[in-house]
Amino acid sequence: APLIRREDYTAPAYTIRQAELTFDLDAAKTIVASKLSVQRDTAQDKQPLRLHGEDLNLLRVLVDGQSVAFRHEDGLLVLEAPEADSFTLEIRNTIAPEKNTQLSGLYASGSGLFTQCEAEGFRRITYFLDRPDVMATFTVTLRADKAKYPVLLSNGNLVGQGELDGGRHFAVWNDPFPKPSYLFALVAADLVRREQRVTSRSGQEHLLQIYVKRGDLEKTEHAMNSLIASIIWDEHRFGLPLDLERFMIVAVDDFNMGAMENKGLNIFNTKFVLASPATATDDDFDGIESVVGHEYFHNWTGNRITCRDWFQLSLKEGLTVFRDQEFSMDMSGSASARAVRRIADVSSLRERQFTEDAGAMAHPVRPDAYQAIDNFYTPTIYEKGAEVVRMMHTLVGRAGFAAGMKLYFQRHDGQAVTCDDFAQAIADANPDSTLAQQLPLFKRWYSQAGTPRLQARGQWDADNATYTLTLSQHTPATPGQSAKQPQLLPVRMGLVGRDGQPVALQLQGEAGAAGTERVLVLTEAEQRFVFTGVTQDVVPSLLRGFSAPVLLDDGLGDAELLVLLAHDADAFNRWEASQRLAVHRLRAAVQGSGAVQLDEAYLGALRALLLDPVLDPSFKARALQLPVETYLAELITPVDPQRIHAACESWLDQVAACLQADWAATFDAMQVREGYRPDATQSGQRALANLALAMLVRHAVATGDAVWPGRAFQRVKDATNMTDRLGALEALVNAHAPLAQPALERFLALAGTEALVVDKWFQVQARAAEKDGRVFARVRQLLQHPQFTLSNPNRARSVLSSLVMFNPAAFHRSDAAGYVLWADMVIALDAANPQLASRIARALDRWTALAEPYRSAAREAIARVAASTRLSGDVREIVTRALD
Ligand code: BAL
Ligand code: ZN
Repeated sequence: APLIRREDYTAPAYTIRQAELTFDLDAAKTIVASKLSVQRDTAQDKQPLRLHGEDLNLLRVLVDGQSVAFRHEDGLLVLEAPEADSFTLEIRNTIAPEKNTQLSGLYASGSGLFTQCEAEGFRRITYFLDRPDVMATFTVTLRADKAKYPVLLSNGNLVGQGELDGGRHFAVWNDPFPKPSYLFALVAADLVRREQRVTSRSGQEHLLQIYVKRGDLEKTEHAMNSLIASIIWDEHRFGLPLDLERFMIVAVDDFNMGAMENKGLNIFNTKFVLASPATATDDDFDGIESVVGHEYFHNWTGNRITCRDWFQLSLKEGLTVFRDQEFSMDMSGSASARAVRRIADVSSLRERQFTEDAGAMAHPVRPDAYQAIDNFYTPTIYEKGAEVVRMMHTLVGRAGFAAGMKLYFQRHDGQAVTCDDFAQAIADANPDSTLAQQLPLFKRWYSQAGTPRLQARGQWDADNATYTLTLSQHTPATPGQSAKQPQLLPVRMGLVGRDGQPVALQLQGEAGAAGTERVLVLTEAEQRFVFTGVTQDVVPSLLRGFSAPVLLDDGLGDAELLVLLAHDADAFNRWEASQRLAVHRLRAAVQGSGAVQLDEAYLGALRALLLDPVLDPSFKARALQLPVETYLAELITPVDPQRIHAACESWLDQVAACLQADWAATFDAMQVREGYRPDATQSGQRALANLALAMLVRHAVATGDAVWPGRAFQRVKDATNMTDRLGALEALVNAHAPLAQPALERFLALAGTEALVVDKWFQVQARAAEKDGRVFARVRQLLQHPQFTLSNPNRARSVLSSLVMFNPAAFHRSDAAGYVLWADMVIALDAANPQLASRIARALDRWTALAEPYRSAAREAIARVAASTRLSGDVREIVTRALD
């Protein structure tokens, strides 16, 4: 596939104002008739009309009712420019939804028909100007067999429906908002719905509907509540009301992504809609709230204002992730619960985005080139993009950011715009801000790839009572970008006395009252900040709340980190101290004897944390867990996944053994006695109870004790909610307890036909802590299991992504069997579903960082995939970049 470059962007030569589409729906053969009002851009030279189309069977093309000559060229349908500057184009084509295994365009899932058009799926439905800067109003007529497809949905408002001959019926939908084709959707299926009418502040009535398969209705309450909360939140926080009479969510079993924000007709992976206490964990409930919010928030940030081209994807995704993160934080209540949310978001950023930024696919938040746009729905575009928006928020403040958003909508509502337009609006609304004054510098966050390294060194001068903090930065080279320039880094910070007390922050030469927290802005390669009136030695607490997405080296040793762990006013940095204390020990083990040696001071600090009467259980659970092994691999190079895993296991063994009595007391104290609620308080208690149980079972298995494994097994059988049941199962499976197998059998029996619960059953096993190759062997068996299939993305991911993305010790084997399996699976999946295959293919992005023998074996596996002649453009791009 050719490389598409951002700098080659040109405005469309033609635009489509209105689209009237008629579908005669049938899984084997659907007829699509489209009638398009097309207008030529008369400011440009006359050019042929080039329409996108893929896997279509063309029957007819008419211009103003007359048949015209056309040709196919590079996957485009080309028509010589008609005489008139505006004309009606009529096209008739057929498609075969049941053969569409890519799940892009119109496809069959179960007995229904569904669409996914972002980014370039619409061209797999009919010929069109399938680019986001072409926006049309759509009127859509759906005709289908009534018994098979009783529900017929598309975007906008239902303006007509009725019966047809032969047991068929029809529905007509009109969407008054001009939209790009990627936001088009249709659904034809046998579904039931939950609905609710709500009145917004302005007095307008709205109909909210959630459509699911029969039997799933009682699992939609949480999604509906989340939708209503999202509507209220966006109006309250950003003054953005629901602009639709009808807002629909449809759940589908087979879906490549999490969900899709089609105007008025969101289509969701069932995973992000369906939840009951018996089938979904607390994390699942949170995930639903956040994804329902995310897709809803897109209605303004994405749909009302969309992207000019796909290089601007982060314009809508980074901003909307920022918005959904803020929503989840606002919904979680206490300051401590907010901090735990931030910890979760940052952990995910480090695990997924930092690794991406260090690997073969590193790209800027606004990429310069791509081959397959589907490969750029990445943690960089989403999560790092959200951090860029968050830094703007930090620089202009909450009110300033709200003013910037207001200006953004005043300027650009109804348009397709760029990341520059967004940053300009935020800056222009805050002319006195550092952001406005340093906008070109700030925008390097959009153009430079790679995670900046921030180094900090402090020096206390007792005689002058000053503390000098020297901050410096550099960003390592990434593919295609060797020389990096300094970036603008907002560093939220405080100074903590050795006694744990916060210290007033007065910068030299600065007048006015001093607080105990402030934001320093680093704009150069190196800068010094001198604080006055510092009469004691202090510990710097930098990057509070993770105020910039960088890797920090502050040179702090154990003694200082223990001060921060015990006293930092910033909960995020307390957690960070816990992680770094662990990393110090793991690194020493990996580079030394292999096993950690945990000292009394450290164990005492962990015990104090566990037993602290004030700290939230959810915070404790986070602070007492190790960073995931994929993130550790970024910190301990060259990467030896087996040694990292062994070090983690020995840390767990010792913490389980040394704190055994405390874990037991904690487990009992954390039992929730009231009815199930997926709120921050209860889920924090369950998280800490599950961590305690995992420690207790681990230690019991090591010592041959049967009590705790027995209790865990009992809990798998009797738990009244999925969080407890799954936590107990994980405790047994990860400890390789003899009761793990009967527990797995019981769990699967209880799962019945609940696909999302069966996914968990696969996932627990494929993500289990590796021991003597047993987990890898189990994964091989799971691939042969009668309930396993590659054709359902959730099921495929529950085994394959679990292994290759989330279980480094099971995947990276000295005998290379993991890589052989990876290559086989990428090739097999690619033939049916390139988007899914390409995600799995990303697992070896970081192969050059691996130690031998992994490195050579990984390269060989990538080369084998690359040598395959029938690869999709998606996978081809990934493996080519990996080998470059
Ligand atoms: N736009 C693709 C799915 C999402 O980010 O919401
Ligand atoms: Zn999104």
